[in-house]
Amino acid sequence: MYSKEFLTNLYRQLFTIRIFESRCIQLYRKGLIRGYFHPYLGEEAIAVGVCAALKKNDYITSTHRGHGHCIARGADINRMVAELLGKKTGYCRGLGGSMHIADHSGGNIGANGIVGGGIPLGTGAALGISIRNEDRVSVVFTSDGATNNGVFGESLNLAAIWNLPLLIVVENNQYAVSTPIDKSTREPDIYKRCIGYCVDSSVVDGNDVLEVYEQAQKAVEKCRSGKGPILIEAKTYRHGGHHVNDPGHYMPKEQLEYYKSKDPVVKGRSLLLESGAVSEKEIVSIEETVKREFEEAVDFAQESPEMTVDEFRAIGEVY
Ligand SMILES: Cc1ncc(C[n+]2csc(CCOP(=O)(O)OP(=O)(O)O)c2C)c(N)n1
Ligand SMILES: [Mg+2]
Repeated sequence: MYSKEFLTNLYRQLFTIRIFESRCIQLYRKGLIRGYFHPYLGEEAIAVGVCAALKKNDYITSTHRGHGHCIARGADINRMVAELLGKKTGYCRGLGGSMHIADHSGGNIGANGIVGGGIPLGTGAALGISIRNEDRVSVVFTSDGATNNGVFGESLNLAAIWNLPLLIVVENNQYAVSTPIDKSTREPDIYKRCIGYCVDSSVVDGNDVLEVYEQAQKAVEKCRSGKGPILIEAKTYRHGGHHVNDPGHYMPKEQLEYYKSKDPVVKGRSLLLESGAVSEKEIVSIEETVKREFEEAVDFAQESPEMTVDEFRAIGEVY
């Protein structure tokens, strides 16, 4: 049985990511957010379930669809919104934007605009842990399309021969931009590739936060006891196009409707209610708080300055 606090925290995070993404899409449409923005809508339970299994000093690397990972790893919402709005108070002083948020204080080595780019970085972090003999794990969040990059196999192989404390979480949302997975690989079950590397792997319903948590918990324990690396494939689906400006017309309507009916945030809410630990009224109060905190973050970001040209030049001189 899970504690009230644990279940409430899971739901608060699921709902925070949902509000963050849907409200940021509105801000994007108003022209307040520029550049690319890949929403994590529909995939929330993966980041939340996995990060719930981690300790404060564990590492994660994230992807181009990375807001959910940052939030689940405890990032400050004010600084995240400020980053998206290009403000000096953001995680990268407003210079990185959506795809480059890193939060070293929370063990988040960083999101990555390079598909697959986080895989060798997280593997390197796991090598560092191993060399220093630390009690830590490194978690790489990655995606189905990224696993067709050579670096996926190279990293998995090195992690295997060196028994690294590495957990690779493949968020298989079944598309790479508009290419469905059956057009990019013969084997749509990505976890099966691990057989060739003698790496333990499993597959999980990415819509069920508790299922994800339980699998991640086991995997992380194995990594801590020297039985890494491990790979978990989470089956999931985007609740829309690849990025904010992609209407996703190529996604079959019935498929989208099917996955929306398995909405991970709605599911998380039901799990919390069914546990009997929290009343409907308490859940509504959590939701109201999350929404209010998001609006306060927008105010904080809007009131924050952008970097001046001189400050920007000064950074250039340092490097
Ligand atoms: C190395 C590299 N190649 C191509 C791109 C362009 N690109 C951005 S996202 C994307 C698709 C990624 O699909 P997937 O790995 O399944 O992640 P998802 O967007 O589905 O989360 C591509 C090809 C890139 N950013 N980096
Ligand atoms: Mg994908």
